[in-house]
Amino acid sequence: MKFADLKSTYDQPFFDLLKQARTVHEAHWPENEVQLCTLLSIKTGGCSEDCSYCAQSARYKSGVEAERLMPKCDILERARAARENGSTRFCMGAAWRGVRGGTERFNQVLDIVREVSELGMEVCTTLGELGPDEAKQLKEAGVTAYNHNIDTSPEHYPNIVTTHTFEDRLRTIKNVQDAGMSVCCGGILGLGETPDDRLKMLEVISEFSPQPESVPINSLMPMPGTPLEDGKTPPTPFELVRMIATARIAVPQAKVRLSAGRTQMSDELQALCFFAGANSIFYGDKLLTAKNPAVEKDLGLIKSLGLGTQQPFTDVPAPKAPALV
Ligand code: SAM
Ligand code: DTB
Ligand code: SF4
Repeated sequence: MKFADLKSTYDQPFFDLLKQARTVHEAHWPENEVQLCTLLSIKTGGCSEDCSYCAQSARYKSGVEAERLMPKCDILERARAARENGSTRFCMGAAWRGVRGGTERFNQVLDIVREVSELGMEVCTTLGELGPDEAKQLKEAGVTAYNHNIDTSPEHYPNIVTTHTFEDRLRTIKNVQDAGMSVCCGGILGLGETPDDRLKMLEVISEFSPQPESVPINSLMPMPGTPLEDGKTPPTPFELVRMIATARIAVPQAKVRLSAGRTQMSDELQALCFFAGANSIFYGDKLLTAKNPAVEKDLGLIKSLGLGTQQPFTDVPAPKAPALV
């Protein structure tokens, strides 16, 4: 969808926007269903990049220490627990600029993916930049979706990151598409962008061909020690709902994921976001390094709204029986 159409959609009276988004939502999605996704940081901190929102950049004194890649057995334990808790997607994140084929760490990741993919959940990874070969190998190992956010508009991106470019991000997304993985691509509200920057970001995302399979909408979690620690342009509740609704209209077939920042949102605001078209959340007490609402709190919210959670997939190989103890 082009910027001008996004703008007129976004700017219409609030209830008209909600009505339009709800109609699109009902045409494409089960009405009362939320997908639970579990996020795990498999390699935390020490990143070479300078993304000014990120606590995992080695350049900032955020208090997040650089760690090694988590052992496979620990990751598998977390993945099984995620499935037990009702997650249908398991997303593994690494604080890397990117990965290169043939390296020990990439081979380790492929090995991890092969085993996680036997558990019957969607397998998402977010490892930074990928070339065509790396993308193919991840796909073959069992990755179903790759998360690579463009984060903000092309114009604002250089104010936020200088160690890689917006075009670098687009190139990786193309490689992911060519390898046959689904693309998960969204951004962050609150990086000092203008309202137009937010819609320019959505223009790029909705003009991908094919459109992304999921669109995470994050609200900046200001991380101490980062250049954006004070937060710059936090979205107002209505701006957030308008953005979710506009994303729902612009990318009708995508899961719209209400992502980082939910700890600061009221139940009422989250309910409005679900009404406006959000149909997925990150579930579990922690995101990558930052807090997320407690599991019990989220289950309570979902129940009180009469929503249900996406049920486990039946068209994927049955998971291996757990070892008897
Ligand atoms: N290194 C990989 C990359 O940059 O693609 C993967 C991990 S990176 C932490 C994944 C995404 O998390 C970022 O693109 C950004 O959208 C989101 N993110 C990171 N820090 C955040 C923060 N403080 N608040 C909100 N979202 C954040
Ligand atoms: C996405 O869009 N948000 C998630 C996931 N994709 C990788 C990450 C949010 C990170 C929030 C900050 C932190 O935990 O450090
Ligand atoms: Fe590194 Fe990703 Fe954080 Fe940027 S967002 S500093 S690439 S972990």
